Amino acid sequence: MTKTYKILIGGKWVSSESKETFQSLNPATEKILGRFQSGNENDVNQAVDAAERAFEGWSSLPAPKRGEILFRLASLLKENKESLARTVTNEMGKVLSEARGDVQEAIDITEYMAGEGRRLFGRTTPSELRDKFCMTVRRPIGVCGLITPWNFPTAIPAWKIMPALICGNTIVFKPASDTPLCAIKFVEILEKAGVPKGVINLVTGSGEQAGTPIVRHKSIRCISFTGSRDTGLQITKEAGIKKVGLELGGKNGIIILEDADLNLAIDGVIWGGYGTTGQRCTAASRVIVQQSIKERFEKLLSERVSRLRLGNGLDSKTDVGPMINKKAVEKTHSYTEIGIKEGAKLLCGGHTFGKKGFFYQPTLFTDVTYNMRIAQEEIFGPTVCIISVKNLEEAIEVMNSVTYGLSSSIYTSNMRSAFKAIEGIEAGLTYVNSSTIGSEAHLPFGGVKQTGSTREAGWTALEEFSEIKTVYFDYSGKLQKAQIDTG
Ligand code: UN1
Repeated sequence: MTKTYKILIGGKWVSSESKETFQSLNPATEKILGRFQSGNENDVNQAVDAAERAFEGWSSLPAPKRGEILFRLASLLKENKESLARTVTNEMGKVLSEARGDVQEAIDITEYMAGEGRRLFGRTTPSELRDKFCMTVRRPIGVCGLITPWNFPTAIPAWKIMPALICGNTIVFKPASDTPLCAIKFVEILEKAGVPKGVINLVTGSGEQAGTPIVRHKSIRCISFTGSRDTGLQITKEAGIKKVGLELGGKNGIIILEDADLNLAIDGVIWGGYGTTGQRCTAASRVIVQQSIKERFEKLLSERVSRLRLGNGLDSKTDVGPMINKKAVEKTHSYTEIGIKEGAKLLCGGHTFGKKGFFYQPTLFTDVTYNMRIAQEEIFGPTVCIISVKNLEEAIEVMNSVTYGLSSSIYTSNMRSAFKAIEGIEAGLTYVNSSTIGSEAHLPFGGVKQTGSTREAGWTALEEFSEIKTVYFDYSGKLQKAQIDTG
């Protein structure tokens, strides 16, 4: 019998007022994993009320005490790492080693933010006047609405939940409708760790029914969203005056110069282009290779791509798992057709795979020009385009020719070229001699241009989830006027 899961409001697991449910499938087998509540505006309103009620208690708890709960949570996550990872593979499809990485990233950010409980630094600075003290302190924002994608169903919620919690906020969390089970398993562990009732509320459901009311809700003070650019744009229109953090994808490139270690670069392209079946906002979907090595590179890369084994992520022989759903496969295939029509040359893949599950072959195009749609638009699938260029200057130009600016990479043995690339590439992340994926929890993560407006993770996550209050403490005992009394 298929289990029906509930939503969490004010510490109670309840059914949605909609009385409707939806299902989540294993993308490798198409087996139903469970039924989930189709949360709606009424549920969101109740979740926000619960989060508002819990705010006073949580925000006044000393931050190091909040940190203790997060430390407890980190150790529970470690204990449950394997079962959480299996849930990720079953529901999202990524291979088990990567699913373990997804959970590990959640553990890392939890530990990092737990430690922040004893920091949460403000600043002090001299005043321009005598007998006056100036400082900044961090204050919580209030109720935060966190809307997360399916591609990192544990790590990305953790990137948002942990800094939000340590800063003293309360939360309404809406996970992607493709991965509600991962979210429920994760939140159950938060409860076990002792996060008080109402501090985290979980509403499953569609973007339209459950996401939009969160974005519009007047009492929600902060929205943090990772997902598609279209939805991001919609959020900026609907959110009103709130703090909004957006992380909206990429069209990331790897530059390979003729002086690069070619085998190392190919490892990076395979990992960045086909890891997570290309379903990362940091995926390397463009390879910008110097003309002089193009032919050799193409040959070596296509050999490697054609050897990649597709299959269920639980099978240790699998290199590339399924895509998230049928729509994603169709979208990827439509880009294969677009690429062919545009005149690019298909070297590998280009078709669906298997009878069951949402599989698409690792696909490789060459003779791609920078302005083709396959080189400009985010496919979010296992499709890589090779674009050849004359030199580093042209490579950087091509890299910057897209509207996104999340991740980037350069393979070269020349330090000058590496620094020129670091300087010239418009992106939030640049890797040297390493792929476009694999950011670490204690460093800022985010992009420029239409990728978004925020830097998650690391110390910058605290900026997203706290307000800075500036405090002027005048102990002169008289009226002192800034800019006017100069003594
Ligand atoms: C994403 O694809 O949305 O750097 C995030 C990386 C991962 C996170 C990716 N740590 O690829």
